[in-house]
Amino acid sequence: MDDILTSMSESTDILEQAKVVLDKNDQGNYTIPAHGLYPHQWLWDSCFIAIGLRHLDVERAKVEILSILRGQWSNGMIPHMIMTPKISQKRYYGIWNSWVSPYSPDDVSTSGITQPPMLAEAIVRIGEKLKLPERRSWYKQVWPNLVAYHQWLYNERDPHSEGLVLQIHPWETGLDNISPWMSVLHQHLLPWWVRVLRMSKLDKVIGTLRLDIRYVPAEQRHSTIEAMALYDVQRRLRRKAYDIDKILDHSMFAIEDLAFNSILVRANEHLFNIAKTLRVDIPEELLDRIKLTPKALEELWDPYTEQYYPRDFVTHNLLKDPSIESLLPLYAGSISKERAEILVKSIENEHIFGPAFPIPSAPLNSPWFDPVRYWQGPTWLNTNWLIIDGLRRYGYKDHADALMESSLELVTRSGFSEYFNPLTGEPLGADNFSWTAALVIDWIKD
Ligand code: 2M8
Repeated sequence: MDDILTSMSESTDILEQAKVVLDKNDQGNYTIPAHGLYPHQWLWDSCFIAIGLRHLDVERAKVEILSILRGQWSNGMIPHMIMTPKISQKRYYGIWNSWVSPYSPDDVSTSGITQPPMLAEAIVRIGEKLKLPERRSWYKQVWPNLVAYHQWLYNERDPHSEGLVLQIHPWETGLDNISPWMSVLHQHLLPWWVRVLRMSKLDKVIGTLRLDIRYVPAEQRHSTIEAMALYDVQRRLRRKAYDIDKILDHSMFAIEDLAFNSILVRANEHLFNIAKTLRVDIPEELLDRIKLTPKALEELWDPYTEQYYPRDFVTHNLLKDPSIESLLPLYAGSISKERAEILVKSIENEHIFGPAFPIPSAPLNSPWFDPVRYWQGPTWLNTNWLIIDGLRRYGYKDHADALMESSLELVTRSGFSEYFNPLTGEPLGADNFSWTAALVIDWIKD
């Protein structure tokens, strides 16, 4: 009995603290990820934030989503960032100058790339909190934007109608320095000037000028070489005015990312459910494209290593670096029970994805694994949330509960950090991080 009472009062405390974090980061109609390091609005952050906010104030959660839509381009693209006015966009995110594209909105300044399509999930989660008539009117309000976004994803990012959409910058995955992408970068794609800086060891000097490491220790962020290379990719995209034909003509990155496409499979399923509730049809051309995706996802399975991987769009080679991405087909929900079981086994294995504070963004047996470096080892609560959701739908209730409990324990021990050391549970990255707070609220309230 005492145990139950202690854990109830602990939950109430965490809940109150989580609300304080979200309040601190609230800008009125959107929420920044964290003060200092992340002063703008990010697409998938706002989706996770809305999933938590819906338990506190469903109208505010709707506003969070509507504020994402103000950034939508006229071709349907939803940008990964909308800049907060008066805060220079130069601050470690480079200069996007979204106005170079004829499709960008006039009244807000945005980035020129997207992020994982979590929008449909957030819309449906908000819908769950509404009675049917209100749910219908909520869905009706956002339906045109959502359909336009999915149409854009297929039209622009699946030029050969393969069923998988491609990404042109690692930031589009939200898993910025994740190992399969960084392997490609280091093996073939470092721009000449970055190589020169590396050879002359000048990257160390330039590293001292980085603004992000004023907020977070350098060893917890991506390396300066990677940061410079990503900046270079961004500059090229801007030079081509974010025009996909020009970009693909001579692209650096064109990768059919596993995490992105897994999230897309689930988002498409939500699209069907929203259409059913609204009693409307999904446009036929879009429907034909959507149908290809679950099957195409299976092409990312490698029978030799028994894992899923991202794929190079041009060569069709799988990028065989295991990472947290390898588990996200669980969230997609379209893979067979047998394959789901293989993935679950790797979560159970303490030498792979099962350390003391799971789930690490790189498996422990990967040469990339570093327990403190950003998306190359630390545990993140948003990927845990996606995997927990998938585990539940595959019937792994105990695994899902255990992962939820260890995620909550991380926050009880270490606060609402951006990410955590999977071996020790120590806090890493920014403090008072919004999606950590929002997802904790979702777990406690749901
Ligand atoms: C991180 O990404 C930004 C660039 O978009 C960065 O590297 O500074 C990622 O963790 C991404 O997933 C997240 O949306 C963003 C804001 O929290 O930060």
